Amino acid sequence: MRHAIVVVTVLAGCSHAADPAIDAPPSNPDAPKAPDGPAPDAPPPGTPLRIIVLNEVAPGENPDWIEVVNATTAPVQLADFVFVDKAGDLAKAVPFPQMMLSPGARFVQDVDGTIVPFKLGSDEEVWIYRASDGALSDGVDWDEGAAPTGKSYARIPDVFGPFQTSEQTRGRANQP
Ligand SMILES: [Ca+2]
Ligand SMILES: [Ca+2]
Repeated sequence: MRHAIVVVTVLAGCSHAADPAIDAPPSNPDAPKAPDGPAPDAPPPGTPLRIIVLNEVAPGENPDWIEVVNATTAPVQLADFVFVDKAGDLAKAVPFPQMMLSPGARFVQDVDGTIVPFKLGSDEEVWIYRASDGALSDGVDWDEGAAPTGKSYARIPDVFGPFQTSEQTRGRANQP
């Protein structure tokens, strides 16, 4: 008898233990970000959607600009996505223009400090979120010296490669 009771108790315990995982909500995009310091390049929490991908950033220009790519195999409405220069700051985020972006197509957004109420600094970050739910799509945090004036910081190869200091290729394929 004693063995049977132990088994029942263990099974009940397992059942309850599984519940929190099943009911766990998706990762919270509003979760506080670790302060800048020891790990300035740490991305915000959560796995990026990588629908609209940040492909190149050119700070220190007149105007600054960013290049994004539709990384999916279907057309994407660009206005369904927003971008901001501070991780998680959706209140300050700016929507991209109304425009269907074809699979693999690029779009260059000027970041001029007027229509877009911020510019890009030499040690900055850009994050792209889906407007409907605040889910992170892609982004990058760069350090001082990574994107000097006249150069850019770009994924090489396009879309899938890591960011590196490179020549500017506004609206064109990235190159070292
Ligand atoms: Ca930075
Ligand atoms: Ca480019």
